[in-house]
Amino acid sequence: MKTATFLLSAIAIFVVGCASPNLSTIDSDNDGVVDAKDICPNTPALALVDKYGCALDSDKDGVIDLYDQCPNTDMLQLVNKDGCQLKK
Ligand SMILES: [Ca+2]
Ligand SMILES: [Ca+2]
Repeated sequence: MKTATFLLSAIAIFVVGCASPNLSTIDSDNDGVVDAKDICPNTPALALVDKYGCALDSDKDGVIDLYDQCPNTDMLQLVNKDGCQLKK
């Protein structure tokens, strides 16, 4: 019986801890968008993000601006990991 009481207490503490009123202000990746509204919760530090917390990719080539060495490639171009057009 003591074990069951202990387990219930532990569960109650865990649930209360998770339901902290500060939950809506937590921003795990520190991008300025709280986790509750962040659809890209693991953006790298220093990356500029949009209002949804997703790193900006101005030329839409799949390489975020932070890492894009060629920030003006055509959206339909195939690019390497640096965001530069692949040689044909
Ligand atoms: Ca965030
Ligand atoms: Ca890009």
